[in-house]
Amino acid sequence: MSLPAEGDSYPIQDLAELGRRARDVLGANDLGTMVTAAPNLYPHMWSWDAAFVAAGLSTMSVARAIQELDYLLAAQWTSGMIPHIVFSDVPGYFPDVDRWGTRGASPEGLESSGICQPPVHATMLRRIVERATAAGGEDARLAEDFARRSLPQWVDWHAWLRNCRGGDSSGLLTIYHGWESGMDNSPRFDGPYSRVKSGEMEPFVRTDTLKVTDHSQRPSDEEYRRYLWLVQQMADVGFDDARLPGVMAFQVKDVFMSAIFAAANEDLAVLAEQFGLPEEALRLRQWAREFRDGVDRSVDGQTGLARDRDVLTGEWIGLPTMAGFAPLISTADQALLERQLEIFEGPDWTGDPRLAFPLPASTSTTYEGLKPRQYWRGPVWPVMNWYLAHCLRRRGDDKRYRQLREASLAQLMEGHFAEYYEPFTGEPLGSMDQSWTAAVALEWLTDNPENG
Ligand code: 9WN
Repeated sequence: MSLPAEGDSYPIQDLAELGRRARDVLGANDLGTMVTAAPNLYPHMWSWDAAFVAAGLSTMSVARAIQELDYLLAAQWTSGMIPHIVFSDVPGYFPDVDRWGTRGASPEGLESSGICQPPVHATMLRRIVERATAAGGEDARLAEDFARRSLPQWVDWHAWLRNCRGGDSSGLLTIYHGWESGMDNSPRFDGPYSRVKSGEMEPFVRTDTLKVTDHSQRPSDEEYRRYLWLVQQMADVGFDDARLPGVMAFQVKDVFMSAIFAAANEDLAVLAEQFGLPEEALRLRQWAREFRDGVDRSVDGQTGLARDRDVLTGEWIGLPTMAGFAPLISTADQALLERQLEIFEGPDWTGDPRLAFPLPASTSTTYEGLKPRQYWRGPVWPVMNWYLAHCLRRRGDDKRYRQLREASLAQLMEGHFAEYYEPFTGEPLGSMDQSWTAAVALEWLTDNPENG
């Protein structure tokens, strides 16, 4: 296995050291106001990263975890949207707030991007509340107060998603940029992106390829041109939700994000019931059903995988990517669940004997378009392993949770807390010391089902 030249490239000896090092990573990435997503490549707060990071922080300090979520919520737009980036004042990331054209869009003097990311927040908040309640005392009081106080803002966020991105009774949320999926350059989006023809644009210089110097690990320049073109299209209409459907060259029903939303609605409903908002809880459960059904309906009977849909052509997108397992997150259909698990554990996924660890890659390892080193086109993402395992455990599937935990911890012992890993060699790729990787390491470590 070849390790990157920079950084502390030595393997971790035991679980106690893994925990120490994970805490060090979060500590080193902590600017005081926010834990940046990664030290060099991503010097700002990302929306879904912040939710996982907050859960990781809560294993050390519930107060610090709450502060993280509070900071994210402070940047919420008046529409209810939670932006995908809240900018720190550390320079060096492109596109910055000026390129986004979003100055002043967030309240309280915060600066943000103009799109969203998958809504894992309520799921992670529920987890933090459960952890803090179990600990009792001051932790419980802090987490419960925060949940009670912040509930209306999370409900607004879900209402924005439901109404502005999923109000068409499809039970699927629309995204207007691959960045909104969090799986930026997944092959899922190749078809829709191939139809994005960029026009006149300010020239730009990428910063990501200055930091990840092996460019084969990042999206291509052509992909970036399209990413920037979509930003410009949104900026041209002032990020007006009502105008986006009329102008955007990229419009996709994102099945994975929809499943995350279905699950998060359930989690938020539980919190709403617990903290005195029974009517909101009913509404949230209704949305959970709507999106759970939308995800189930997207499943291709032949492949057994869930599909995205290109809104502009009406075509289903049925590629073998991790998004195909959206029902593992949200379905209530037992037969579908069993079929998905069979595929998940079969030779195209975690049962591929060539894998370094039996963990799901971002695209099937037998897919002809697999790029095992390139970002969302093949590598294994630790944060996704934890999230899927968490969803399975919520169903009572402790056995699979344990298996994924064991494989994930074995993978992380190489010591870099990488953003993603090569599936066959276990080589750490992308950013090192990635915050959400450290956060899920702490989650795995503090939650050992062997200990009851
Ligand atoms: C664009 C921060 C983010 C993650 C995304 C991941 C990557 C950004 C980038 O990094 O995206 O949003 O610049 O490549 O794809 O999931 O939230 O870790």
